[in-house]
Amino acid sequence: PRKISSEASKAKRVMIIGGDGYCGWATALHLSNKNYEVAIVDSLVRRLFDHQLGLDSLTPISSIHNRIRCWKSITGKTLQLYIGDICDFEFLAETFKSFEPDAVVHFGEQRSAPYSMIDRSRAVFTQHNNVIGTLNVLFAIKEFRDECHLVKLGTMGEYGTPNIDIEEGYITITHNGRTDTLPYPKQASSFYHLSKVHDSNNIAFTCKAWGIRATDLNQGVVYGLRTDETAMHEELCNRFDYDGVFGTALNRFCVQASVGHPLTVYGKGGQTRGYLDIRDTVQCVELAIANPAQPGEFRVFNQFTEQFSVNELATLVTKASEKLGLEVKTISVPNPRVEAEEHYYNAKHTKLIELGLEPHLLSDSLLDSLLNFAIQFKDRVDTKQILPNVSWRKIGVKPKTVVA
Ligand code: NAD
Ligand code: USQ
Repeated sequence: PRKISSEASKAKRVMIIGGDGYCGWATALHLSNKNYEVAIVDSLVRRLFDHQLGLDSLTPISSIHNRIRCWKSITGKTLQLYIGDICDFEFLAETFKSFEPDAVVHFGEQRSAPYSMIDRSRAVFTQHNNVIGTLNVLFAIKEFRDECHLVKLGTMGEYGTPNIDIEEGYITITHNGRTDTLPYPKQASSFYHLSKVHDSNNIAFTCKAWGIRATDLNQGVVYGLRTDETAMHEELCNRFDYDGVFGTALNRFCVQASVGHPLTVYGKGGQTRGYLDIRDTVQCVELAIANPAQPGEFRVFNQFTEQFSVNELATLVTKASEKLGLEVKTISVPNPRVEAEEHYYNAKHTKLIELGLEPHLLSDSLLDSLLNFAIQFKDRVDTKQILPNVSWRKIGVKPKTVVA
């Protein structure tokens, strides 16, 4: 396997769009630590969603300015910062002209499926923000930096849950005696997940039409808090969402266990997804940058390390909690989503391993440390934010105030 090496990496200047978020902040620090020149581009809209919905990260997080100052004082390394919305092309063009990236890692989207299903205005916001933002990035690359490699965060949810094995981006089909390799069918099941499908189509087209080089990272659900770099100082601490809108399955279960809230399995709990540790998110992005796609190539990697059903996650968290003396129950919450609750799931994920990914598989010690973080910060948990309150079926055109 090709490993990360300084010779393999031609890209030196990396722009991280969404670099103030959960995956983006960890990745920005990781790449800076590996001596890439890093610029963060972020509108800080995620901090605004939290204010608007009355949510907060489990962990206290510093302002982006203090985060960057702290990193500089500890390591001597500079992170450049551009605050603005990538849907504003004038702003994005300036960042490209001033920073001249060799690679752009694009995390900067509205990433919550429940948020996109609150009401019409949030559905439209999500698709506009994500699709137009990505389209602007493609135009900026074409206009100002045509050799630049786009590393785009997609999602495993683009594929849905088909009753056949999921391939990495493409499937070879024989139909009426003729054979072709075609994009793998997409069956997303929220306006958020659909925005990623639309992005993938736009990226694939511009690779063909303009010769853009791109890697679509179809990432599974991310869990965990610490990476080597964010653990260096409390001001570098990452965000950790546990609420019903932005919190994701395993992270939520650990917080629920720490405050004695029953684990919230939606419906039958057979929903199976790919999962990965945030330490592997940063490793995967580094590998993608160090081994760029060719001009005109639209490369797709499935970025996860293990599959679990939500019932399996609940069992793992219950066992780990018992070892810490916590008593944990699981309840079945009526499923607020429209999704298969019992289904076949077998998704390929070999391409990043071939590039040298060394996975951190979900272990007792990781669960133990996540539960201990949750216990450490449990006074910050607002238990009213735990149960889901966004329904896929009840979405309407009326602007909705989400109050727990
Ligand atoms: P996040 O909400 O923590 O971070 C996203 C960041 O992007 C925020 O800081 C936000 O302010 C910024 N942003 C959003 N729209 C922007 C715009 N128009 N202009 C500039 N900045 C903008 O999300 P995350 O969990 O870090 O996810 C990052 C990416 O990874 C997303 O694209 C998401 O779809 C994908 N992903 C996340 C997970 C997960 O489990 N967290 C799993 C698979 C894929
Ligand atoms: N679920 C529960 N109980 C909970 C929370 C979730 O049973 O308390 C179930 C959901 O119904 C779903 C599964 O767990 O079947 C995953 O839900 P999630 O909220 O953890 O993740 P999801 O909505 O799919 O979105 C997250 C990220 C998104 C990313 C996606 C990757 O927010 O940005 O794209 O994971 S994937 O799931 O592979 O599409």
